Amino acid sequence: PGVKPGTAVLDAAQAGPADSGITVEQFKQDYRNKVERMYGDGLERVSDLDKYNALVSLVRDYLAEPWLNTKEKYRRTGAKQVYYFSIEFLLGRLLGSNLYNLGLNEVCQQALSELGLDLRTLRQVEEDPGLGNGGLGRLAACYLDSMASLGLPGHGMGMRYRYGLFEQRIVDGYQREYADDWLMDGFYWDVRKPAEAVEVRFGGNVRIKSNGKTQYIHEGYETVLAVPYDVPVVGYRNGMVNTLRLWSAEARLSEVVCAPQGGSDCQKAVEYSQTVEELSNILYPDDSTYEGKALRLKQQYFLVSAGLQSIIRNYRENNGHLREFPHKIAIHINDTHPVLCIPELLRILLDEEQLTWEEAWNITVQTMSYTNHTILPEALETWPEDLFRTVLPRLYLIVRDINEYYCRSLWEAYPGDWDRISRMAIISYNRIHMAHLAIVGCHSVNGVAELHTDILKNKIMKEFCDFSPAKFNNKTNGVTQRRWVSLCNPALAQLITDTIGPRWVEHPQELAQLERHSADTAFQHHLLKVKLQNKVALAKYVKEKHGITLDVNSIFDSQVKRIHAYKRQTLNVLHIMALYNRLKENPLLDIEPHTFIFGGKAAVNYHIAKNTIKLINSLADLVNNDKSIRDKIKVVFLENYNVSLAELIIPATDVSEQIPTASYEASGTGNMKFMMNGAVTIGTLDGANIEIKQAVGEDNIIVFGLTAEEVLAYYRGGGYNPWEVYQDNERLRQVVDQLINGFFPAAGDLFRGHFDSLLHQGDHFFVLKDFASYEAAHQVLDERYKDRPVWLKMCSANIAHSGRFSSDRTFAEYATDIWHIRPDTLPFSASEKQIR
Ligand code: OX2
Repeated sequence: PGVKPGTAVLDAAQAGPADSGITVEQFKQDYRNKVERMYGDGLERVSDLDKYNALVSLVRDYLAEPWLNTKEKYRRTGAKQVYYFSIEFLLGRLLGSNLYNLGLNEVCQQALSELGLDLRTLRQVEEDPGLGNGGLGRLAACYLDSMASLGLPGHGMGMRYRYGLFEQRIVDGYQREYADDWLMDGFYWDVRKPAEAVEVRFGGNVRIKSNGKTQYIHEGYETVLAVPYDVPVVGYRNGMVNTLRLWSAEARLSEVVCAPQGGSDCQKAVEYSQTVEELSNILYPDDSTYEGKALRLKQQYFLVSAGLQSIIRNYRENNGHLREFPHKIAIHINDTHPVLCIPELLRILLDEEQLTWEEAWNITVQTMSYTNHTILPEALETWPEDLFRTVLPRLYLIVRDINEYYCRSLWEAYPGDWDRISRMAIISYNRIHMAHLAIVGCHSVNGVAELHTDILKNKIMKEFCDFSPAKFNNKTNGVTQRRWVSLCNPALAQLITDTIGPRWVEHPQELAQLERHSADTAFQHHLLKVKLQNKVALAKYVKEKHGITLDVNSIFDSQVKRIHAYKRQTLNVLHIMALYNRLKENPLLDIEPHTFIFGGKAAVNYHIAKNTIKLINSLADLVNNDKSIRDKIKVVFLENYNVSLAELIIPATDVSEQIPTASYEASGTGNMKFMMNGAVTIGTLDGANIEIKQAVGEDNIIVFGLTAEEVLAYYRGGGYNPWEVYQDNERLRQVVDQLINGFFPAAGDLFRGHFDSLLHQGDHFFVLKDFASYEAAHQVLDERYKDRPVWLKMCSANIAHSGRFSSDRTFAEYATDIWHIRPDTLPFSASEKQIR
């Protein structure tokens, strides 16, 4: 608590194509009025929080008209709508991005400054919305930005969690978790829509009535009220405002009978409301393991059922029969969490619309598409059949029917091959396999990077791919350059615009034009200045928050992401330990000064990951306080890594650590953000790193380590022998021993778990195996850095070739290949690209 990551403010010269039409004078007037009307007090007397809230409220006023116009246009043109269902949307702060996309940033900055206020300070008041964990949720947020900015009629469907993932504090080197009460001061961006609330039903039983036609009557269920909160999603200077609809669980207490005796029974009603609201209270705090808890299943159904009901209600108001549904609506399922969309849409079509199974099934499959984000076995969702039947009795019957039809078709294709059929079935050994349901019920299944999709097609989902190859396709992830360059690194954005003009903000592939300037001394000089300025800003934050002084002339080397064994923060640590040992042996060792930056949360119950945080902090204590190495290296662990902190770290970073065990990181998206900001990647050939290498060329990235093929081959052969590697490499042996030999004076046996997993448990993630090549890669990196013009050319090449990793590119691909929305059918023509 206390110091929050700051925010950068854009320069006026970054004005893009369309103008908001609002003058500084008008803005000032509107803002004063807003403060007075909201607080009955003058601007001079209200708090920063009040000022921030009033500013949000004013921006919302400004975007009301385009929001309304966008909805009107969708209605009028009947454009096909995409709904992106995701259990997480990691939005980050919205004030800056909304002002920027509305084209109001400069006006607002100027107006506030004339009123004696600072936009940067007010932007810092905003809490990061606690609606996601990591990569999967942040990707969904990038896609919202791209959908609106590309003029695609695409909306988000998500959960409005009362509490986010915990707030991380570091106490004595350990992670401590505190409630992330992000809604405490209210969230002024969303609009509660109680009139559009729907009911979601849980439990009870299904009575089958048969008089000519079979009817399924769901009885004895419990009802939860789903109330939508709509968040505007502003497109970049194109007059478009899409909607992110977040659902909150509420109890309608007025419907709960308090007994005539009153008293304790009304108390019960309140208790009941608390159990209902529990549904949207918590965000499950891990994105890489699966928690088979009933509450999670309920949450998933809650999101899906509420979302689909509202889509269908809206559809009916504007369209005819549901037979046309797939021509007007596309539903995208972000990983398996919203897969219940499939049986839920079937339920509505069968039970409420009375369509035949065949009709309902065809509509469902044509409407749904699914993205897989991980092959980690521990993340693949399966539900016990009994639990599923109890919580969702009607959906259970539907899933059973889907399974039966599907297994029949498998039988026709593979008669007698029971083993294969049971491996591919949706229900087997009393469990429901959500990924299988997704593959069967969707017309498209995609992975998130080429290697990941290959692994899906040839390994994890091979049998499904053999059965229906046409479904499988790749969509390599992307991130929005608007948040991840323009907003978080305005100085770089300015330099790019000065060099190649402003079109790159909307056409990121034009960044390639920078290539021509990459060896240019003036350009390089500016690039260096920008990086230094960003390092100074980060160093200031680190000093205020952690009391550590950073050398802004050192290499800033960052690994910021969730703490996970497969992401191998431990490999990074062992390398730093080895470097430290070398410096201790030879204090005159000629190395570039380094600042190693870490950040990331460990899941609450993931003990070894939590110990990794302690390990990093122990190393930081040792290294930062050892005068003998003369500040050649520093190590910092930045507390509570989140979107806002990323916006501060990424622009200041020289070296981007992307070092997972090959085959494990489906794509990665941090790698893309760092690249766009001119950091050079040191990485394994995994996920999107491979495509980054293709884009920048092998001279502009440093790769090391086993390939995915090699890793998988070792697994097939039963692993490898870490002892051999340990025996053969003295420097490695030293650092591994130091985990347990008192090198960390206060640690005792704390890191024995790490030691054992490396040496005695087969080193599942090949940390020791990749160590030597990682160390060599770092040496290459140092060499390159020493020759500054060469280094800056590498940085420029990374920026120049990052256009391919824009979520604009990814989303255009989803739109054409999966949702079949042709750009020429989009409701906004180029001439309409202005706010008013
Ligand atoms: C993550 C993946 O681990 C990461 O590699 C990928 O870049 C990101 O999703 C976006 O596609 N939860 N988080 C992920 O997968 C799951 C499941």
